[in-house]
Amino acid sequence: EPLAESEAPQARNSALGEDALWHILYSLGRDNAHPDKHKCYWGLVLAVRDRMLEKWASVQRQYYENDDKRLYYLSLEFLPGKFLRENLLSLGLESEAHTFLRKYSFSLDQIMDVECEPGLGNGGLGRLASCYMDSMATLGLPAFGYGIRYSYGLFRQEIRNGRQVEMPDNWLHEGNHWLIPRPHGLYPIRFYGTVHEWQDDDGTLRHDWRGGDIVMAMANDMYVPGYRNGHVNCIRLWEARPHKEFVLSSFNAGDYIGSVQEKIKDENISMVLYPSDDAPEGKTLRLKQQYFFVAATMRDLVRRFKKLNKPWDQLPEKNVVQLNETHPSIAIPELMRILLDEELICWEDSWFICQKLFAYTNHTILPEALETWPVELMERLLPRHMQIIYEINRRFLEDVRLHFRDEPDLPSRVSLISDGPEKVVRMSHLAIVGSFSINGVSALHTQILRDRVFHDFIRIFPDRFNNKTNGITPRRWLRQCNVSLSWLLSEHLGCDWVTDLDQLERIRELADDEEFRHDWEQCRLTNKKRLADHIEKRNGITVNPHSIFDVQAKRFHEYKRQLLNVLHIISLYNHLRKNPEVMMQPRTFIFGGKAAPSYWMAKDIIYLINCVARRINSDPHTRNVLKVIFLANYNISLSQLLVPATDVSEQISTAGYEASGTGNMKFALNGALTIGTRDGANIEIGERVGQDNIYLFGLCEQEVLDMRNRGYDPWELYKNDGELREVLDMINSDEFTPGNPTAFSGIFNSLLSGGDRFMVLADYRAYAETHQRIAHEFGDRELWIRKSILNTAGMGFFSSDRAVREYMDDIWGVKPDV
Ligand code: 26V
Repeated sequence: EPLAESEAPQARNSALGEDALWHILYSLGRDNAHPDKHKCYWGLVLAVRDRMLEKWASVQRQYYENDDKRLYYLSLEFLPGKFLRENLLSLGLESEAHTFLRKYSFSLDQIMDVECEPGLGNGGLGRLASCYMDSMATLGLPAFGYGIRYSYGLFRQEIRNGRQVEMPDNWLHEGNHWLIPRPHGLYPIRFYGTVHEWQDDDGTLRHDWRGGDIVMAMANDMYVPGYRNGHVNCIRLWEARPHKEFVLSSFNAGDYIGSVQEKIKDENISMVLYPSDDAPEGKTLRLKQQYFFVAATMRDLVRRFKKLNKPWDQLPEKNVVQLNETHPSIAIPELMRILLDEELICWEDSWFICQKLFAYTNHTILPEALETWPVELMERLLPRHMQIIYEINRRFLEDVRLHFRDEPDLPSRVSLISDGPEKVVRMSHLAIVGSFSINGVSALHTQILRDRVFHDFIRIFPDRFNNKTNGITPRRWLRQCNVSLSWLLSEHLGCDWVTDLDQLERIRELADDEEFRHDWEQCRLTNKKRLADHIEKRNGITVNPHSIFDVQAKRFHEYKRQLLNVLHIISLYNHLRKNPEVMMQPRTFIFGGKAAPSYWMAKDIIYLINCVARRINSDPHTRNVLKVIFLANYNISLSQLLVPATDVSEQISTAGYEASGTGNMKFALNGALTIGTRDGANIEIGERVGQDNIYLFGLCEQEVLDMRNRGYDPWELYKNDGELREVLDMINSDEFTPGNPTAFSGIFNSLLSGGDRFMVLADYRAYAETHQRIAHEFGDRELWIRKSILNTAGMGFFSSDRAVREYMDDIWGVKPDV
C-alpha cells in the first residue's frame, strides 16, 4: 500500500549500466567482471525494474491521495510479449541500454534471445488485454490488471512430420524478475463446504459459507510503464499456494505423504492455462481457476475500499470492474456474497452496488464458446454462489414477467439457468443481468449481439449495450516491431504519432511523393529480408524477398478458414504445372498458428498445409514462383517479426463469425494490404483506409444467413467449378500423402458433406479472383506502395489509446492521473 511521503524512495540517478553491473553481483550473486549475455540481460532487467518500481510506488501514493476512481480489468488471459525492449522504450532508456551492451559487444537483439515470452493467453482476447493495459498506463489511468500466474503458459508448438506436437511451456524455469512475488498477506480462498443459516438480532435470515477446502492466493506483480509519462501500473497475477493450517492438521494426524499430496493438489489451480480459445471444456479445475482469481481480486478491491472509510454505496463511485469475457463473471455473485454475508448489507442495496460496478465485454458469438456451468457442479464447488444466482434469477424473472406480460416464453429464454437434460448456468446471462454495460468489440459484432445473440436482453436493458471497436497499441505494433518504418514516419511527422496515432493521416499526401515511396519500399524490403533470414534458419527454405509475402497467422479454427487459403494455393500450383510458360508473380504463402490440442479438425488442417508445402516447395518446376511456409510456434515475438514483413494480410473468416480480429489491424498499420471478408473489424478497416486500398470479397453476413436459410449446397459448387473440383479431389486422394489416400477425407467431408457451417466453397471463386487482382496490382509498384502508405495513414483509429479512451468516457468514468 502507498508509502507515506516521508518514506518515499529516492529516484535512481546512477547510470543504467552501472546498476546492471551492480545487480549482477549483489542481486544475482554472479561475478560481474566479464558478463556474458545472460548476465547482461538479467542485470539490465533488474536495473530497469528499479526504475519502474520507484515510479510505481509514487503513482500508487498519488491514486490514494487523489482519491481516484480505480478500474479493475479482470482477465483470465494476458499476452504481454517480451518485456525488456518494450519497457526500455516506454521508460526512454534504450540508448542507455545500448551504451551498456556495446561495452560487452552485445546487441539488444541478441540480449532479447535470452528472454522468454509469457504465453499466458490463447490469442486475441489475451493480447487485447495487454494492449489495453499498455494504453491505460500511457493515458495515466488508475487501472489494475488482474489474472492468474500460470506456471505453464500456452503449449509450445513443434511440427513433427507435418503434425502439431504440443510441448509444455515452462516459462518460469529460470525464474522471472519481471514478476515480483508477494509472499506476505496471502488470501484464503474457499471451495466446496456448506452454507449455514442463522438469524441476526432483527430476525433477518443470514448465510454463512463454512468448511470445505482452503487454498491460498499469492500475488505476483508485473509492471506496465506508460510511454514516457512517468506512469506505471501493475498487473496482479494470483498464484495458488497450499493452506498452511490445513496441511498442519494432516501432519498432526500423522499422514505426512497425504498432506504433501494435498499441498500439491492445491497448487494445481494455477498450474496451466487452458489451451482452447473456443469450446470451453467444462472442467472443475477451470471453474476453480475462475473463482480463485476472482475471489482474490475482489478481496483486494474491498480491502482497498475499506481503507477509505466511505459508506458502501460509494463503492461503485470509487471503482469499476471490467470483465474480459464471462470467464470472471463469478465476480458478480462473489461480491454479492461479501456484501450480504460478511458486511450484512440487505439484498436490494447489495444488488444496486453490484449492478453499478460491473461491465462486461463479449468477444464471441460462436454458440459453442458461450460459457455455461452445470448447476450440479456449481452447487458442490460454490454452494453459496449457486444460492445467490438462484435468487438473482428469481428476482430478475419476476421483473421480466411483470414488464412483458404478453410474452410467456421470454422468461425461459433469458433465464440464468437453462433447462434441458442437464441444468446449466448461462454465464453470459449472469454477466448481462449483473452489469451496467455490455459491449461488443466491432460494429458488426455489436450489431449481431443486438439482433441475434442477446436480442431478448436488448429489449429488457436497452441502455446497457454499446460498441467498443478493438484497438492495438502502436508502441509494440509499430514503434517497436517496425523500427525502420518508425524512423521514416518520425522523420516526416515528428515523434508524436506514437501516442497520437491519428497523426498518421498526415502521410496521406506523401503517397504522391516518389522519394517517400522509394523509402517506404526500402523499409518494407528490409523487413522482408529479415523474415526471409528467419525462414531460412528455421525452415531451411530459401524464399525470395521480392515475392508477395502473403500471411495468415492466427489460431487455427474452421471459421477462420485457413482451408480456403490452402485450396487456393493448390489451385495456383495446378495452374502453374499446366501452364509452365506463363509468367506468374512470385508468391510466398506463410502460415502460423496453433490448434487447440483436442481440436482434431484444426490439427488436420495444419497437417494438410505442411503436406502441401512439402510437395510444392520440392517441385523444381514451380519453386521459383511458389513457396509455402509453415512457421512453428506462432507467438507474440514471431508476430512482431511477421507483421512488418507482410504484403498481403489474410482475414478471411466466414462473415459473422470473427468478433473483431486484431491481427488484421496490426498488418494494415504496418502497410500490408488486406484480403478479407466483410467481417468483424475488417469492415471498419475498409471504411478508414478506403475501399480502393483493401480487397474485400465474398458473402457478407446477411448473405451467409440467407444462403443458410435457402440451403447451402457445396456439391453444386463442386460439380460446376472444374478447377475447384480438381483441388478437392487431390485432397481426397494420396496426392499429398503418398500411399495414404484417406489422410484428408475428414477435411474433404467437412467441406462437402454435412453442409459446412463455414461455407468455405461458397466464397472460393470470389477469393481466387480477388487474389488474381492482387497479383496483378502488386506488379504495379507505384500503385501498390501508394496503397500500402494509405493503409498505414488510415489506421490511426485502431490505436488502443482510442479504444481505451472510449471505455474511459462511456463506461468507466475514471480519469487520467498523470
Ligand atoms: C475463450 C476460452 C478460453 C479458454 C477456455 C475456453 C474458452 C471459451 C471461450 C473463449 C472465448 C474466446 C473469445 C475470443 O478469444 N475472442 C476473440 O477476441 C478478440 C478480442 O476481442 C477478437 O479480436 C477475436 O475476433 C475474437 O475471436
